[in-house]
Amino acid sequence: MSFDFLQDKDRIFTNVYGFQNWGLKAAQARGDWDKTKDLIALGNDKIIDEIKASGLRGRGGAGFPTGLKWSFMPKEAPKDAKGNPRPSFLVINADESEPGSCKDREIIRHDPHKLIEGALVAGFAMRARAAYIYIRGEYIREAETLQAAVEEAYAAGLLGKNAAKSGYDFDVFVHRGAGAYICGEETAMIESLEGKKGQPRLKPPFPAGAGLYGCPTTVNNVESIAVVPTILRRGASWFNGFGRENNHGTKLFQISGHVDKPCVVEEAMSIPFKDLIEKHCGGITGGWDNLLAVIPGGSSVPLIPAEQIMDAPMDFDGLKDLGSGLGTAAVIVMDKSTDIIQAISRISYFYKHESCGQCTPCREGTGWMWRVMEKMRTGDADIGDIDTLFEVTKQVEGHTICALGDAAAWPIQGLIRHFRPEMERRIRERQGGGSDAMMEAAE
Ligand code: L3W
Ligand code: SF4
Repeated sequence: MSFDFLQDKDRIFTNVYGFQNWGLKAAQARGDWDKTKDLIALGNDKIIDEIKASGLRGRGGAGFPTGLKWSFMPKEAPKDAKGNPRPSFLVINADESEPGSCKDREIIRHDPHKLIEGALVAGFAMRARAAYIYIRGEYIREAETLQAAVEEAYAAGLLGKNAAKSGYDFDVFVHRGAGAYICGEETAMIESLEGKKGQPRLKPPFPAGAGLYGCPTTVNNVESIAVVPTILRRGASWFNGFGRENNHGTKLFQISGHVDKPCVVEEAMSIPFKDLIEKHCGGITGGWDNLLAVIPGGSSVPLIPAEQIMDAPMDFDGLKDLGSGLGTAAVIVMDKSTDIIQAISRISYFYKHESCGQCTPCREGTGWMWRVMEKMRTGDADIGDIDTLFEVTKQVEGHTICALGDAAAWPIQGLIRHFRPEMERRIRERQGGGSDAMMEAAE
């Protein structure tokens, strides 16, 4: 498969490394806020149609088509009990907490005006009265930058009454989270914004029907919103021209772990894994023969062993075909020095710690899975426990209110699927039976 790398002229996030100033003047010099009024003049339906035609899929992990999600918002404001129209809202998910994910942080640090302009245009398209940007509590400096950028936009008449001289009134509020991963789940985020404990709601109803304060709401990831003005300026077909069918556009990949140069980079969707690493990360530490496995989309998706991922297109469908997913495109690379059982056990601990405790399979299952994973790590489990562990992951998966249960189950399933011999070897060794090689030698 031959692949055309993204050219600099086609990058949306031209200041992702912060070589230039994030402020309004510098952002405008890079093309942000350029005739925003004309984008809004396209009209609600045309904007939504363009986003649909661009093929943009949600960048927060689930990959739901963005234009389709926007089209669920009501065209006529629903009425409250007294017959008054109820507002609609846009909520922007900046609660970036997925282990491995750090792209939204870079957007907010260095390109906050792309997000704020995107909020106005997307909010207008959905007839939203305001956007709430929910930023993770640990992003202290980023929240300060974002707040300062919002204030700059208000001072320049780009937000508030008659925002950007469009005739549309639109407000943006920055809301800081308090350190709970689960508030990144859209309905938990809405609960948290309402001042309640951040616990997911049952869906349906989806937020577009009943979201923030019971009003129609769309929750979108930072990257999904920040790319909107550029898509509208350059046209749906430009964005759609990158990647392959059903997997279009450019994407911020965040590569960490055992590569020579970890980085956040914007590339065309569907770039083969090996090309992504060779071009942007200087290769695998110790060379390609030293690669053990990769978690391609943040800790929630199953790992893929080295031999399977090399030529894989880094997109929603390519990684799904390998039993994993693109998630947030947080690519965690592990070389052969990694204790893969320990790595997955650590991830299990994370989900146990972050479970909101609301539903039994997740509350009990995450703790149970982590304790058994620890026995796997030390070799103190029995061989039969591997099947039991797999069975428990199947009992958790799909049986919980939100996707955290699945996210806790999938990494373990991936480990068992691909590294069962290693798990068995460790148990045998611990129990004095020696490794397979020793057993064979003894025979
Ligand atoms: C109206 C319908 N709306 C679906 C909407 C829904 C949501 C979106 C996707 O989980 C995943 C999770 C993490 N009518 C609708 C509808 N919608 N059907 O579409 O929904 P869903 O349920 O597929 O996904 P989700 O609950 O949003 C997100 C995974 O992403 N993830 C990690 C993410 C981490 C971050 C972060 O750190 N910021 O985002 C990585 O894989 O496990 O599976 O809006 O309302 N019929
Ligand atoms: Fe809470 Fe876990 Fe249930 Fe999600 S799956 S609602 S995190 S207990």
